Amino acid sequence: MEALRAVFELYPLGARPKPWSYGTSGFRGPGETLISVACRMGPFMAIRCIAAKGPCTGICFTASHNPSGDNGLKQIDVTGEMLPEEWEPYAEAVTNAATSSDCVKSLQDLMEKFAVTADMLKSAVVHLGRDTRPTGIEMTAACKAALEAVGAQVIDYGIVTTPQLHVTVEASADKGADYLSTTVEAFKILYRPSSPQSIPEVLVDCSNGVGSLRMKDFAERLQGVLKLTAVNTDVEIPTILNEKCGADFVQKELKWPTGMQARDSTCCHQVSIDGDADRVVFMVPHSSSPGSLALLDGDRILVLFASYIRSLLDKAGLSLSSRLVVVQTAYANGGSTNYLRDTLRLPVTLVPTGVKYCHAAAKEGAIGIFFEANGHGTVLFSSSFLKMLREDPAPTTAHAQLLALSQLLSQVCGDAITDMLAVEVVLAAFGWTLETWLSLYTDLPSRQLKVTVPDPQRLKTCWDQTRVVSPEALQTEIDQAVKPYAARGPARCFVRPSGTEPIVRVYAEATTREECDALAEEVKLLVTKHLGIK
Ligand code: G16
Repeated sequence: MEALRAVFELYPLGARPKPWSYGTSGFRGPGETLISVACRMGPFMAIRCIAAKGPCTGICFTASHNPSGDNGLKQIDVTGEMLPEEWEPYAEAVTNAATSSDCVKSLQDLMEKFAVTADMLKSAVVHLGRDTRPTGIEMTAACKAALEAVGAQVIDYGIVTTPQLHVTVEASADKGADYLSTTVEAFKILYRPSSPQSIPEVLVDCSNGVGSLRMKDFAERLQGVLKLTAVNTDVEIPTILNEKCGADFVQKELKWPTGMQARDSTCCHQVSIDGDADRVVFMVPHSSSPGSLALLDGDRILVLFASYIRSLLDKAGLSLSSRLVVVQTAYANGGSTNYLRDTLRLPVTLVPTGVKYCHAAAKEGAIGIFFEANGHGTVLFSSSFLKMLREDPAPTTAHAQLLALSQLLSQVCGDAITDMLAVEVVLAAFGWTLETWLSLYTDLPSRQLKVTVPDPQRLKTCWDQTRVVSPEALQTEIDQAVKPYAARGPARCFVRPSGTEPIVRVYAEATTREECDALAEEVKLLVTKHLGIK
């Protein structure tokens, strides 16, 4: 462990405003402050690999939707899924250890707790990957140095999308198949356009991020099947990553990303993915507001996938409704939740923000569908359900389609590119335009705001994040603020600290856009009244 201590000395814990906290999907902050975190998490993931008896674990260095100066770590467990929640406090302890010696001690404590010896670490394998942010290079180097110091094996994939790295870890554990071939083959089985003329060009805003590289691979492999055209692909200029483009920008601002504008949606589908290609939203020209867009977000993708899966189950003669689990967070638009409940007759499980919560809840079903409104999501198929499909003595085409869908859609995390392809599959199968899809239900007007306060984490919420627990008086005042709006129709508002940015998020729904704006602004003032102004 002396070699490891020496490496930690090279990458000392830098200045940080407060102790590192694991957050919604892993450590995130200004890139240069995360070099020591990357270094420390290397051996940490080697220990996790041995403790969980896996062939490998992984770390993707990415800050996804955050500005280009930020970076982060998405830690991948032996199954290809996210690091289990019970390991998050261990990660925080290692990351926040004051000195190199304290950090070694913290790792040794963890090894003792899980009966991992220094010798065993030599058989650990950790997969590394990064997005296009320049600080990812130094983070990778620091992480590798620490892994080599404990004798673990490192496989560095260089620049990859987050979903791709998740799948490489999963593949080592399970599938043994390669990401591109598996997904492309599954798409080819599923995609059945009614005629060559009905095939749209799919124009994808890649956020100037890593997704643009993978999009080129998919475009090549799908030549003659589906025309994919990537825009916002400039990965050489780091500062323009997520800048006025990408899924987060489009969803929050409801504006066309740079390089896109209203186009005839019968021949061109416009899509936006985020900086590490794990979220996707579709856009269509607004019917009554020329030049602006209507959003087909994660809620609508969820509804589309739920409708498709229901139709496949019916065709396959399988009645599963009680084991079809649908998961949303508090950001889900009330219009989508009502449609799922009242039209599709599917009850919704509500979980806190974060793929880790959505994924865990979706795993409870034979089929679990989860999507956050921001476009993060996938459909999970349980192994017993897949086995039943494979072994059914009277298989139908729908059986084969369900199996192919489980190959196309990531079983370990949301994947913007394969989700996008699955949307094209469903639209073609139903013969729907983007407008038909949009017309399934009406969104309740909503507004999301960011509030910068000195310490966002002082704000504590209940488990599903719909109500403030502390400061208590803030919730009382939010309730008062919502009352007059609720008297005029459906209205709600909630606030929560972001786990990826140093801000509090405010979400409001009301009967008109103007009322949403007014309610969100009122509550924003209440947040600063109770938490202070930065
Ligand atoms: C991450 C998480 C998502 C979450 C989003 C925003 O996305 O994976 O589950 O919805 O952050 O979280 P918060 O509201 O706590 O900032 P990404 O795309 O940034 O990795």
